[in-house]
Amino acid sequence: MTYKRYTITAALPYANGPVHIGHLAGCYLPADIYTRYLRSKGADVKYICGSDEHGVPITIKAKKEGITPQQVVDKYNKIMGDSFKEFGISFDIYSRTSSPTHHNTASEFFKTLYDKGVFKEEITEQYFDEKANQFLADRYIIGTCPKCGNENAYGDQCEKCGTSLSPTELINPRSTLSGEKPVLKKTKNWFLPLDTMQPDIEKYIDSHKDWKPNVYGQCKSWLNAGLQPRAMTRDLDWGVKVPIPDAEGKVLYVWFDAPIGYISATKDLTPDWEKYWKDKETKLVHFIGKDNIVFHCIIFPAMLMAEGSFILPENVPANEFLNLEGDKISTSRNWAVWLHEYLLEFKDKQDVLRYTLCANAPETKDNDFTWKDFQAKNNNELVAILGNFVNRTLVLTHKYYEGKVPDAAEYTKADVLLLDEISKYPAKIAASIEQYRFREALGELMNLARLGNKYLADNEPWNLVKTDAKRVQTIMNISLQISANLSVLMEPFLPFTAKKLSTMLNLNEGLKWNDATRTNLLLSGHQIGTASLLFEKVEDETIAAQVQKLEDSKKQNALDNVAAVEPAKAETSFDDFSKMDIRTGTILEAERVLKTDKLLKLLIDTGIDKRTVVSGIAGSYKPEEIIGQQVCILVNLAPRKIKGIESRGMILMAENNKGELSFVAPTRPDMNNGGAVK
Ligand code: B3M
Ligand code: ZN
Repeated sequence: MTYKRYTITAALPYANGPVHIGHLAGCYLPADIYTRYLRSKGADVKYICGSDEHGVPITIKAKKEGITPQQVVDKYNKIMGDSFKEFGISFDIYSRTSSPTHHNTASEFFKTLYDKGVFKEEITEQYFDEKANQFLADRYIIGTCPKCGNENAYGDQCEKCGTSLSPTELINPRSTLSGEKPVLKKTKNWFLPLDTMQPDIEKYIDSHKDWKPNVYGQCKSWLNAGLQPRAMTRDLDWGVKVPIPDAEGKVLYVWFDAPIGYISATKDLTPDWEKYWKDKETKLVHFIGKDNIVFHCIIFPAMLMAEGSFILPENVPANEFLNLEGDKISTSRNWAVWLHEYLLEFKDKQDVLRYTLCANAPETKDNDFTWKDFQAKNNNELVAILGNFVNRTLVLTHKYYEGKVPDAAEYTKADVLLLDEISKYPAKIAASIEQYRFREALGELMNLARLGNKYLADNEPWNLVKTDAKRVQTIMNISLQISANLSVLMEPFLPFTAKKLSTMLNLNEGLKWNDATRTNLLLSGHQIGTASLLFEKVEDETIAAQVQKLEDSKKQNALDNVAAVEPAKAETSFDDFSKMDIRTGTILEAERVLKTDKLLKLLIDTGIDKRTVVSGIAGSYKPEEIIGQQVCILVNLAPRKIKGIESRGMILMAENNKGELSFVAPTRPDMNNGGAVK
C-alpha cells in the first residue's frame, strides 16, 4: 500500500537527564535518517518528539536533586532539546507532556474511554509506604523479578529481562523512598481490560508479521502468556489529573499519557493534526528502544482501538541496546558518552558520531560502542574512503580546470557500466531504509564512495593528464557527478557533511533523492566552490583522553560506592556500651531453618554455656562451611522466638555495600571461648 503521508515518532525521553549516545543510537538517529530520507523523496512527513515529563523517574530525580519536579523537567527539556538540535535530529516539533495541550488531550482521551465504559473500575490492594505516607507505584518499588531473579526489578518492569510487571508480582518488595517493606492498602483505580481486548490485539499483531523479529517475537510472547487488565491510573500527585469524579489525588498512569504525547505534540505543530492521526492513508511509525515494545505494540494500540477514531501504528522498529566499552550505559554510574560533552571534544564532528552510531546500530542485537572503533570508523572509512575521494576530485578539478566542471568527452565501455551502476544507488539505499535497515543503507552509501575511489585509483588521472588530457576530462566529470550524487544521498545520514559538500560543489539547493538517479547533476562549465577537507583524522591521544575519562568515572564510582555507607548513629555512653556482654565463641552445629531463605540455626559454645542462636546469614554462608568458625556473640541479649525457635544471643556480623555478610571474628588462633570483647 502506498501512503499519502507519514507520522514518524521517536520515544519521548524522560526529562530527567541529558542525552547520551545510547539514546541517539536507539531511536532518534534511525528515525531521523528515515524522516530525512522521506523528505528527500518529497513525502509529506512529520517527525514528532518531545519530553516525557511525568512518571516516577521525574519525581525521584527531583527528590535526589532537592528541587521540584517542574524544575527538573524545565531544566532537562531544554538540555535535551538543545542536544538533539545540535546533532541534526530534525524533529518537526520537540514538545513536552507538561504542556496544557497535552494535559487537555490526555484528559479528553481518558474521558472518552471512561464515557464509553471501557475501563474496569476496581478496588485493589496496592503497596503503600507508611513511613513516606505514599502509595508506591511503578518505580517507587523494587524487588526481585519473578521471571529472571534480578533483585532490582521495578514495580512496572524488569529492565534485565524486559518483562512487564505489576508491583504485587515482585518478590521481597521494598520501597525506593524509605527502603522499608511496604504494606498493602486498598485503593480504587481504573483498568484497561487488556484481557477482554486480547482477540482484537492479537488480530492486529498477527497482521504485522513483517515487523522486526525482536518486536514481533516479544509481542507474541506477551500474547501467549495472556494479557492482564492494567491500571491506567495511579495514586500519585505528579501527572495528568484523572478527569472524573471520585479520583481525588490520582493521576493518569505515565504510560497512558506519554504516547498520547505524540498526538498532543502534533496538535502543537499543526492545526491539520488530524490528518496525521486519523486518515487511513497516513503511515504511523514509532521508533523506540526495546524496553518500550509492549507499551507501543500492545497497550497504546489497545487504547487507540478503544477510542476508535485513530489509525494504528503501522510499524514499530525497535532497536536493542547500545553498550559502551563492554558495559551497560548507565546515567547513575556516569558510564556514558554525553552528547553535550562530546561536542566539547569533537567540535563540528556531529556527523562522525552519527556515522559511527549508525554503522554500529544495535538493530538486531545489543552492540558495543568503543572509542577505538570510533577512531577506526573515522580514519579508515570517513577520511580514507569518502573524504579522500571527494577531496581528490575537488582538488584536481581546481588544479586542472580552475574549478570548472570539464566536459565528458567520450565514455568508455567501463564508464557506461559505471554510470549505470551509480544510477541504481538511490533505489538500493532506499530499499534498505524502507526496511529499517540503516546500517545496511549506510554501507551502500559507502560502497558508492568506494566505487568513486576505485575509479580514480584505476584511472590515475594525475598520471594520465600528461598524455591524454581529453580522457582526464571525462574521468573528472564522472568523479564530480559521483560526488554530487553522494552529497544528495548522504544527507539523511550525514546532514552536516552533505551541506558542506553541496556548498563546495555549488550544487543547486533543493535536489531530491531521485535526482541522484541521474549522473549529470553538474553541467559542464559549472563553477565549483573552494575545496576543504570533509573529515579529519582523529589522533591516538584524543582517543586515549576519552578512554581515560571513562576510566576516571569508573574510579569515581568505586569511591562513591565506598562512600555509600549507612548514616552514623547517635552518640552513646560508655556505660551503655559496657552493658553489652560480648564474648568469643565457636559454632558447633549449623542447619537451615526450614521454609526460610536467610536463617540458620546455630549451636554456639560461648565459654559460659552452649546455646542456640538463630542468625540471618544463610545468604552469605552455607551451614557446612561454618562449623568450627570462631565468632563474637552478644550473650546478654534478651531471648527471642524466631520461627518458633528460641534464639539466645546475637552473632556479630559486618556487612559490605552489596549486602554480603562476614563474621567479625578473632584473628589470633589461640583465643579461647568466653573471652570478653571490649
Ligand atoms: N519515557 C521511556 C523511556 O524514556 C519513556 C518513553 C515514552 S514514549 C511514549 O525509555
Ligand atoms: Zn526479570
